[in-house]
Amino acid sequence: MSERPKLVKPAEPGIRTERKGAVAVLTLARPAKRNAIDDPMALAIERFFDELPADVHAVVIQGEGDHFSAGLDLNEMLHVGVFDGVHHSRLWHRIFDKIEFGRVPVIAALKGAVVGGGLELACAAHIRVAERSTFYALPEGQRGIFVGGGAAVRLSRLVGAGRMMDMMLTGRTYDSEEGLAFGFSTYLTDNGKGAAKALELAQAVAKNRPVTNFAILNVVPRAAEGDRDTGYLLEALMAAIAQGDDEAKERLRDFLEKRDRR
Ligand code: 1HE
Repeated sequence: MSERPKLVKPAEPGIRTERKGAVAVLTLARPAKRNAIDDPMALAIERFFDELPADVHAVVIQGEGDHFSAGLDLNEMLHVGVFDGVHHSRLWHRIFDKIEFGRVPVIAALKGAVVGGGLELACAAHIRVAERSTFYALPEGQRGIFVGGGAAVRLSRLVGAGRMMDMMLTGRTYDSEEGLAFGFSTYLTDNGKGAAKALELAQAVAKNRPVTNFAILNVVPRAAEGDRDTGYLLEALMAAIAQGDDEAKERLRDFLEKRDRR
């Protein structure tokens, strides 16, 4: 039997990866720095998504230690010039777009600090599961900088521009219960249970047809954010593509003939 392809190169900086059936688990693994994301780690995350084997159908992102991520490694901001900052932010946009508009659904298991760039990473996922310890913040406002990993686009759409502006202007944090109420997460678990819940969801999602998951990831946000006519057209095209082949018919028959898979 041929050896299962490796997810990423063995010693990638700041992350660990493992395989659980059709699900790949990416662990942010710099707990001593609260999983702060530096450039090598950001690029390792990008390679992980670039090199996902074809038989991976969902991803879980989680953090090692007590926190999901404290965001950008602030040491990197100390010596950069203005234009470097533009490139740096665009790098994060590129990487996080690969997560949001990739081939597979991504489920983030959140706990502790989900802060700054850590929150931006969480927002690029498609489902967020938060443990009770989770808190959300954008300390950029108080650090004299600005968000650069896509929060102005993603977080403002997720929880509302007004709420995001309040977070940045005043340093307001939201706890996990508020986060559930306001849409930061759609699941809330007890502490220590988030990763298992995220994995359970990922394993369920991985059983959907890849074409349906692709449609959900790529059509829903564009239809929600773009003009209505284009949204309807995209929806119609995607619906026709998804329902057009034999597997769709088989799944419909499974339901109608009471052989439902789930
Ligand atoms: C860090 C970072 C970091 C921790 N960059 N080193 N994000 C922030 O502004 C959040 C900064 N971090 C915190 O507010 C706190 O660390 C936590 C609330 C997340 C956790 O607190 P705690 O008490 O458990 O840990 P700590 O003692 O503050 O930090 C432990 C170590 O991690 C310490 O290093 P050490 O060498 O002294 O042990 C910290 O310096 C280090 N550490 N967070 C670098 N972020 C694309 S633009 C995105 C822009 C942003 O993300 S800005 C928001 C950055």
